[in-house]
Parts: sequence; C-alpha cells; structure tokens
Amino acid sequence: MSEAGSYVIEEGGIGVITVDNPPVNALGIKTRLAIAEGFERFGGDDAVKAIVLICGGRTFFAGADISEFGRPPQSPVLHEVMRIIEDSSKPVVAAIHGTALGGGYELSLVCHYRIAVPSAMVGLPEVNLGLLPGAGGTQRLPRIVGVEAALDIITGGKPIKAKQALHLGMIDALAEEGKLREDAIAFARRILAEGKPLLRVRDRNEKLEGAKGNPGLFDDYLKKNARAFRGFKAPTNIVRAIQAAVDTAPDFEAGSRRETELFRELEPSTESQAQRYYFFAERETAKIPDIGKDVPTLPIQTVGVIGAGTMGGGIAMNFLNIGVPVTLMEMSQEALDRGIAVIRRNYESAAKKGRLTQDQVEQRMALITPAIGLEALSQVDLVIEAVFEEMGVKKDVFAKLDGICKQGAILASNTSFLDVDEIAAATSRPEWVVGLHFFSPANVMRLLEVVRGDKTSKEVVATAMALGKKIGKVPVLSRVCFGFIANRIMAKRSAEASAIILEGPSPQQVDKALYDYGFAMGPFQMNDLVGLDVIGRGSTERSVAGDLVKLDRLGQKKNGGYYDYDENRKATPSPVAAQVIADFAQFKGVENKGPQSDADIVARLLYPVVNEGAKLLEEGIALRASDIDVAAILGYNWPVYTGGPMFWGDTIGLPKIVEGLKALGIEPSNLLLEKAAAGTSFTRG
Ligand code: 3H9
Repeated sequence: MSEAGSYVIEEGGIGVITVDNPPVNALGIKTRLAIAEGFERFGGDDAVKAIVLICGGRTFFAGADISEFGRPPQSPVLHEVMRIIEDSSKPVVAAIHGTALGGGYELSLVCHYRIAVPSAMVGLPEVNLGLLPGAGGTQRLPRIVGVEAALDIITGGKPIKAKQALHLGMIDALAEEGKLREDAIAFARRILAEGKPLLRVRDRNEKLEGAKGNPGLFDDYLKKNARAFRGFKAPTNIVRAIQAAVDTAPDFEAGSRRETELFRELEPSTESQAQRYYFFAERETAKIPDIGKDVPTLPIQTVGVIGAGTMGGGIAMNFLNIGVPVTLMEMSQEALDRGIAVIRRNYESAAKKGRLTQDQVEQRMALITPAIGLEALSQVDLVIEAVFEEMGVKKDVFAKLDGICKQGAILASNTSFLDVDEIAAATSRPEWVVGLHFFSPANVMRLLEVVRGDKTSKEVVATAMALGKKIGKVPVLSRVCFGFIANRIMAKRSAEASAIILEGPSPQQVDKALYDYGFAMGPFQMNDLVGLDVIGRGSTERSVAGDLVKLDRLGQKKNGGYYDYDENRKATPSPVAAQVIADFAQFKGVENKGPQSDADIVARLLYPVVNEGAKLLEEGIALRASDIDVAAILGYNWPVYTGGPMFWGDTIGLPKIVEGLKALGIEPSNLLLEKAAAGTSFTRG
C-alpha cells in the first residue's frame, strides 16, 4: 500500500481514494503514486461503481511539486496520472477543501465532477511562478468557463472562492462545510442513479466556438494588458496556449501539444527560475535559526498606535482589518480627527469599489478608540510608535511609555533608519522593545521589517513575526543598522542616481533605464511624486534636490521638480532642472563624461545595491540573501522576475559585479570578493 494513500469502498460501490501527503499534498512522486495505486485498485474492482478523490490534511492538492522542476521526471508523471483518471470508465468526483491550485485544480478537471466546501478556493496560480498551467489547464478551463474568463483567471493567477467558482462553472456543486466526504459520496451515488453518460471536460467544445470567429481577441488582450504583463514571459505564453485551444478545437491533443511547447519555453527561463525562487524565499523569511517553535508567542488583543498621520493611520488599518481594536493617539484633537477621517475615507473608497460592505466599514471604524496623550495606552498589548523620525523625540516617547504601559506590553518603533537599541535604552525594559518598520502606504505594502535589537527577547521577536503574518505582511527579520535592509540597500541606488546625473545622463534617461529594467518608475519620477521637500528633509548639505526646492520646484504638487508637469500631471523634461543640475555639477567640479548606455546606468545604480546586500550578510544584519531579495521586491517593487538584487547579481555573475564595482571606484565587500573568487553564489545553493 502506498505511503500517502488509503482506499476504502463505501456503501453503494463508492471507492474513496484519500491522499495525505503533508504539508500541502503537492503532486510530487509520492502523491502521484498514491493516486495511481487507487485507480488501479478501484478500476479493476467490479464492486466499485464510482470513485471519490479526496485529500487529508489542510488542503486538496496544492499543485505540482515546485521543488521537482528542473529535475529528471519520475514516472508516473502528472500527465500519466491524469490520463488514468480521465480514461476511467467509472465516474470520478473530486472532493475539494482548502485550496485546489495549479496542477491540483488541473487534476480536478480530469475528474468528471468537482464538489467543494464553501471555504475552499480553486485556481491556476502558475503565472506567479513564471509558468503556465501545463497539465491541461489552458485547454480545459476555457472549455468550461469560456475563453475570456479563462484569460483573466489564468493570467491573473488569483484563487477563486468556491461560491464564485460554482457560478463560473469551475466546480459543479457545493458541499456542506465539514461534511465534504459524506456529501461527495452522496453526490457520486446520485450520479450513478441518474446513469447519464460520462462527459469529459476535454470533449466540451461549445464554449470555444465564439472565439473562433474572433481571431483579434488574443492580440487585443495582450495589448490591453501590456503594462501589467511588462517584463513577464508567462502571460504571453498563457494567452497563446488558450488561443491554441480555440484554434485546434476539437482536436484536444493538438492544443495540448502546443501547451506543452509553451510550458517548456517558460520552465528554464530566468524569469520563471526567479519567480520560483521567490516563492520559497517568501516562505523562508519566517525561519529564524535560534527561535524555534518552542518559543511562545504572546497574545496581542489590543494595539495602540502613536501618531495618526499617513503612517500611523495606515498601520492602524492593518489591525482594524483583522478585527483588533486600536487606540489611536495624537497630541491634538485636530490631528486626531484628520487622521480618523483619512482612515474612513480609505475604507469608504474600498466600499465604493465593492471590496467592503458598508457594515464592514462601520465595524472597522468602531474598533478605533481615539485618544489624546500617551496615558491612554496603559493597557494595550502592543504599542507602535509612528512619530517624527528624530532620535530625541523617539527616546522621549519611549521613556514615557516605559512609565505608562503595563508590564508585558511590546513597545515597537516604526523608525525607518534609527538605532533601535538606543531607543530601547531609553526604557527600563529593552527586551520588550522591537522595531516594526512598515513601508508606505502601510496598509498596502506587504513588507514588514522586524528589527531585532541586541536585547529584544525571543518571545517578542517571535510574536512580531507571527503578528506580521496575521496582518497579511511578509515579515523580514533585520538586525539594527542605519536603514535596516530595504532602505539601506536602496539608498545606494539613490546615491548613484544623484551622482550620475551630474556626469551627463539626464534624469529621464536614468528613469527610463530603470523602468525598462522593470521598476514601476525611476528614482527621479519617484522623488517628484513623493515631494522633494519630503525627500530632502533634515539634510543640510547642498544638493540638486535642495536647489530645486529653493526654486519652489517641490515635484508634482508644484507642477515642477526634476520634470515639468502639465495640469494632467504628464511629465516632460525640464530645461530649468537641467540648468540646476549643470550648475550643481559645476559647483561640485564634476565633469560631463558624455553619453552613457542604459546598461551602464543600470550597472552603476544596481551593482552597488548587490554590494550593500553582501555587506548586510557579512555584518549579520540580514539572515540570508533571499531575505534581502524579498525586502527589495516587497518594499521597493524590485521586479520579481529578476528575483531581487541578490538573485539578479548571481544571474549577472559575481565576478562581473566585482569588476563593475571596481571600475566605478567602489570597494567590493569581502563576502562578494570571496564568492566571486570561489565561483559560488548568494542564492543558487
Ligand atoms: C503547477 O502546478 C504546474 C502545473 O500546472 C504543470 C505541471 C506540468 N510544491 O505556503 P505555505 C510548501 S505549479 C512544493 O506556508 P499555507 C511550502 O514551501 C504549482 N512545495 O502554506 C511550505 O514549505 P515549508 C502551482 C510547496 O497554508 C509548505 O509547503 N501551485 C508547494 O500558507 C507550506 O506552504 C501553486 O502555485 C508546492 N506546490 O498555503 C500553489 N506549495 O513548510 C503554491 C507549498 O518548508 N502553494 N509548498 O516552508 C500555495 O499557494 C500555498 O502553499 C497554499 C498553502 C495556499 C497551498
């Protein structure tokens, strides 16, 4: 008997195959063997009239085993298992709980029927791994939901809730929550009683017919989504595979062959390797070598947020969203009212878009306790301070909190640069102090840096990491240093950007080079958006940004910064800014070096980021290279299909990075030099 399968025949001749391969029933070799064995047993057993395929543990099959990609295939491969199921002369019912994703959902599509509990989700998320659903998903899904819905579902990659899936035709019936097995067996008995001929998804061609007469549909779809698909390889291949389903119908095999070709193009691509690496990297962040499962986490039932400005308000929303009451504290009634109004406005706008009901808006708003003064925070389990970024101010707040907050409360600072140990030293309980660095907008950005001070207790770190996950963030652990992980590495990019425009390349060329690399916008567009007064705040040294501010060119809000803006905020190169840059270059005595290629600009701005990442590892600030990549991707929208700075550095080749840094006059870190000399890498094992 297979290790992962159990096989029972229930009354009425219903053979139940239960597969249980923790943690998520990924379709690795063990799982495939368990399914194949079940079908072999029940297929040849006359006592079995219909088959139910169900999973144990927390979920239905979570897809192909991602760790098997790029390795030699072991028989039976997924396609072979699927063929056995689809060719079954006995009706097969897939019984879905948890998530049926990727190959898992595709496997359910070779069953004759799909039944799911209301809490289940189904979907084809392969696009997030730089792949396409290569086990028939691009051929079968359009046959049941239609071509346009299939395009959105597969290129979007988002899981779909059971009720919506039923509406779309992705599943056939809903089971009662907690009664999946019984309901699936009852469903199978009904099918037998009805005695209808078995219908395979592959033979249903009617939903493809509309698209056959509309050959422009696929090109139009790619054009319409060009911005969202930019830089990714998988969406185009997905669209072409669905197109093949239409073009080749009713010849299912021909369409499938095309799907396989398009899948094989993607699998070895750097983009897909990077996205698969990222999948595991995101999960790896939770693992802290000296903090095991034995370290208890503390219950956080109430939160206090100090500061109701943009940051504080955004932070508060994270907790309101999961039903945790927040005491929102400000120094004046006016600031408090303003902050609460902004939170309400955000929720109302989500409600307008249909993402929340009005009741949910009111429930969340009702969880806010407005407060003036720190005394209101005496009983909360966690305080997050989001006040002005200045050490004196922070220390003062923490010293006061120390006198006010109950023992056992976690005291967190949302500082983005400052020394958490120094802040902690302002209290008599540094082991309770931690950094919780949110990225703006704090209710949207998924990165949360958890900053572990020298004295922060393990329980506090474990609690902060678990809490981060609970509010939907990806917590990345950092030790204390100026700027922590994401801001520290990206500050190198900013410094090089500011320097290179003195040497010839214009802000627009630099922005374009980085846009083409895959960033949503370049550093100068970003500065103009945020406001040059905000960017340069606290800096006393003369700079281009400072000179622009003196001319009241604060960025988009003043219709001019590095760029000029028209009334629709459309940017054009600015002769005034060009003059400011030229004057500043002269002041600094920097010579114009003439034109530089986009590739040179990318190297100049991003090799130093790789170098700084290496330093973070050397200094023990970041636990692992993949944490740095996650921080850059989630905190700064570094394009995920490059894998982040460290994975990208490995792709370029570390010797080349070292050479490039030296040519720029930048000292490579020791770790980088060692790895380059040894021919090893940061991320490739
Ligand atoms: C595919 O199917 C291709 C086919 O179309 C074509 C083939 C020809 N493989 O996320 P969690 C691990 S592509 C291997 O923390 P949750 C994960 O690394 C696949 N391992 O749990 C983690 O390990 P560890 C398409 C996997 O409850 C552990 O399981 N499918 C896989 O928060 C727990 O994971 C997908 O893209 C896998 N497929 O969420 C779905 N999945 O404990 C990917 C998970 O060592 N999976 N692991 O850190 C998910 O989205 C989530 O894991 C899921 C559960 C929602 C299922």
